[in-house]
Amino acid sequence: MIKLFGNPLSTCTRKVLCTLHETNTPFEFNVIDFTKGEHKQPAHMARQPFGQVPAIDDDGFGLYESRAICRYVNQKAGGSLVPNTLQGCATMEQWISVETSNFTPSAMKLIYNYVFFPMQGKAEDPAMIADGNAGVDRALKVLETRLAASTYLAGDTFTIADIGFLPYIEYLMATPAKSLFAGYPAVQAWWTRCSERPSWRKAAGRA
Ligand SMILES: N[C@@H](CCC(=O)N[C@@H](CS)C(=O)NCC(=O)O)C(=O)O
Repeated sequence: MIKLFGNPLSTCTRKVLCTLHETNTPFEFNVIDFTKGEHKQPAHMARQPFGQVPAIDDDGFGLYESRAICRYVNQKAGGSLVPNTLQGCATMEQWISVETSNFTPSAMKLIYNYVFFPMQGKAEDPAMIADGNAGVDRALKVLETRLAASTYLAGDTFTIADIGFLPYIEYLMATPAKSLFAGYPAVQAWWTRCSERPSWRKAAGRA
């Protein structure tokens, strides 16, 4: 059985949890406690040499990097989270790269400020928030054009590309950054479609 080492609040762990639930893959969830610094201890560094989560151990096969784990879990299960055409698959990869390069770094600036800094007793950084707002807005404009013409990012089916955005949007929707989404109706409709899936509700701790 796949052992997942992660944290329920971690965005990258949630991508893997969603993929495991979507593919009905049995797994054992081992929580890595950040408050105890477990992610930087030797046992976990042996699984993930950057001291981050998530990582998996599948019967002795170790893997880290959330997006690689999602692809592995889906392929092992014979799941439907990767399109089976050349162009569908390439389109999915394009949107995974957009998430990684053009969306997540800006989204994380907002999530740190609105979610994690308050937990750590740190003050907001207005310049970081302004950067985050500008970057997320730029990415949402591009997503809006795509999602006005397509049910999901890679086409007609829900894929790993959609999953990649969900953890960040889940957090953003509970912060003042929610207002950034107001001008993007197709993004909002897609978010509702994706975030009501039982797999995501479980991954986000809402079910
Ligand atoms: N590229 C990695 C990023 C993993 C990552 O940033 N994990 C965060 C939690 S979502 C973490 O472990 N942060 C603790 C740290 O970097 O020290 C992946 O996709 O798995």
